[in-house]
Amino acid sequence: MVIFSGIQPTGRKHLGNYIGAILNYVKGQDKADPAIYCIVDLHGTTVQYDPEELRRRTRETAALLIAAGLEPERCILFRQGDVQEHAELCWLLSSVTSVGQLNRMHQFRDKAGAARDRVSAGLLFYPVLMAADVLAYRAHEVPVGEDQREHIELMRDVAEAFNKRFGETLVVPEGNIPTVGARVRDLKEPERKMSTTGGTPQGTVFVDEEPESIVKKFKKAVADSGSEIVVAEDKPGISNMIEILAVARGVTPADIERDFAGSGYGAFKTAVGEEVAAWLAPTRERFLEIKDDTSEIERFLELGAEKARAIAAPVVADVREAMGVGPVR
Ligand code: AQP
Repeated sequence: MVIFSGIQPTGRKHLGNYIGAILNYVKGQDKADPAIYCIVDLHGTTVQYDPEELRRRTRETAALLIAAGLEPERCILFRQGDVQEHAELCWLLSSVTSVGQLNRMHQFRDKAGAARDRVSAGLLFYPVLMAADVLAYRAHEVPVGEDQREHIELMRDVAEAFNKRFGETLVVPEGNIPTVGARVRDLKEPERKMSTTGGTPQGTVFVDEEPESIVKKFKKAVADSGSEIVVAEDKPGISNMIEILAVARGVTPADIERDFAGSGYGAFKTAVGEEVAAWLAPTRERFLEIKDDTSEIERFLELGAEKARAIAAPVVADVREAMGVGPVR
């Protein structure tokens, strides 16, 4: 089975990225052949950005993934822009994607807002490039958080439309969305997801954040009305913290409810903060150790790009051939 997933290099990675996606990347190394992960710098150019910062953040995102447990012998980790097949396949797949489909994507609508006519065309094309990322490897499974469900549906539609029009060429992938922690919420505004661009500073916990600061943020988290520590529709803040602690402890939310039955909100929030800080500490420490080792990180990424190209190039050649692009092979 082939696993593929991509992660943006824009901004510091947060607890939502870690629980919703990165933990599953690490686990994927044990079950996939191969597990392929990509830092999507081309996606990072679809919004306003600084070129030097994009380059630095790309390396830092790689360092964070390595610190979290990705190993060069057990996975393929590379930078999207290093493998040109992604951009080419994106263009080829645009022929089986309609403007209407792209205009309906919630992420595009949220990010473009009222400026829809002024945002980059790249933002509209974001899901087509994401489809190309995955389909170029004939991946079967895509580990992502809940917010990517719609993009997974679109890439499935694109693969199906391509196969129908040009003959069986692409694998139709499945999303792998975690049952607990698929949508980690902002600690201050738990009706929203924790987010790089849309979150509150005090409600967003970063993977490389100092432990004392993490504890402080959990202590100040919004805790809903009432006093019971249970998962409930009308308790988005407490439910969120129950899920986070369940993932950190490797137990179920019901176990957490049982363990904290009768505790007050204050004690619960402090316990979650302290446990999450301790849980993230080894990744943070390793990240700080390796993040400035540019040559080592670049070596890891170069090796990954070489392996990725070897898989993607023949797939894109098949797509070109099926579409009548270029000479007959
Ligand atoms: N709050 C979340 N809970 C669970 N999973 C999440 N993911 C993102 N937010 C949550 C998952 O993380 C992976 C990487 O996401 P990305 O490449 O989109 O990176 P990002 O831009 O840093 O993530 P954000 O926060 O989602 O950015 P905004 O909100 O600014 O667009 C994906 O698998 C995603 O599902």
